[in-house]
Amino acid sequence: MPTNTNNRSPKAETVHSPLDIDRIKADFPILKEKVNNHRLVYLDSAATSQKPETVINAVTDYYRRKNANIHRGIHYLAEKATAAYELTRERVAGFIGGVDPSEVVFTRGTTEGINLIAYTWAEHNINEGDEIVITEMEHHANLVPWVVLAQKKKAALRRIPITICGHLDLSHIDDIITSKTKLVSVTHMSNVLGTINPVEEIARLAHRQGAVVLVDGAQAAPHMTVDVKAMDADFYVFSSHKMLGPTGVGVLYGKKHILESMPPFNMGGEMIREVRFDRVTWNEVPHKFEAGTPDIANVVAFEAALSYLELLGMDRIREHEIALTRYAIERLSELEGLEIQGPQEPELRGGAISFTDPTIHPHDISTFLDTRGIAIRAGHHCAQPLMRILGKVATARASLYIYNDEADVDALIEALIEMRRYFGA
Ligand code: C6P
Repeated sequence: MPTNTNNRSPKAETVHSPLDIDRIKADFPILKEKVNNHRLVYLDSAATSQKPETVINAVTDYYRRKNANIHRGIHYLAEKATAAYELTRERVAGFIGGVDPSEVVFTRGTTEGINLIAYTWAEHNINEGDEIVITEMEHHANLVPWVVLAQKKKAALRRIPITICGHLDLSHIDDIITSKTKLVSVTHMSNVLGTINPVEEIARLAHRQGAVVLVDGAQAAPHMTVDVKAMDADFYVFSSHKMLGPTGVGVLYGKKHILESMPPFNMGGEMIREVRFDRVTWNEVPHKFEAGTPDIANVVAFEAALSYLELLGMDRIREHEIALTRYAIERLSELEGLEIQGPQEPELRGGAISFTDPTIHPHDISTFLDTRGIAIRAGHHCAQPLMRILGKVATARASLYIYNDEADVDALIEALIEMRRYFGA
């Protein structure tokens, strides 16, 4: 696939030509694998996505032709590796709405991005009596750091509740986000319910009270156009591995003046300006937050993932997923008693669809589907408080992406019908 050198996605159009899923499938070598003598039907992209040939090749190409440490050497390879690494930063800056590349910090993933903010910004800005606002649908990555920090600082952790339909209930938001609020940290898209949250509105309400806004984009960035400036997020975090890119790479976007005000997270090489035995000064952002040798090869290969997504177009990807989510919800609803979590309207949600069977445990569902070559996730999805609110110990979750089509959904439904016969349900 050719490389798109534009820094920004093409402007959204109202009508797009549909994605050619057969062609897309052909780009993903793993989809040719047989699992338990069946064609692999991969419905676990919310956990991690599969990788197209171009991304796999980009990793090996890096080691074959560019490998050197970055920002250190002044030889040919060092400069080549540095340029490739910094190109990804520029591409990320374009991908999230055309921000300044110095506002893009590479991390190991969403989890590390949130921890970085907790250990630096929050450690210095949240004090006794302050309040941190999250939602009831947070992944543990955007929950555990705040539970621990709130206890340490004697701050209060407040939460925006969810409605029975799986939306955020903003009816009492003025009582939740108040002048005591220092941080509002919300997921853009729930990994369990699929809900897309009104992060622009939440950011506006938070800023009115002087609070800082962190958006967990782990599930949104792979599936829809993200414009961090339009939503006015102070921080936006996501992971490469959920959006066709390699594991071990994440992005922390932060407004420059906030990043500049923060102390560093890890200390060591490259994040310093000058070191003496009694005094150290920090490098400029984003390098202040990238101590040590980063995951260069995988950051470089992440550029190929962004190219692939941008070539398809994030708006077309979203349209494909709305149509496929609609189809999946309709077909799952044919199975009597099957309970689907989250909003039923595909326009208001993503393609991570959690469901439960009245008599068959989610782990048994997943195990049975696996015998038919179908990969889904079962469990609490790292969202135990949400599971308690839903009254479930676990759910089964099928999650859709660009390489899924109606045939994959049909395979899921047929296997679920077969499973019910097998269990005598
Ligand atoms: N959710 C899932 O199966 P990392 O692991 O750091 O790349 O991403 C963490 C994370 C943060 N926020 C949300 C909303 C997420 O969905 C995830 C990862 C995966 O749902 C693995 S637990």
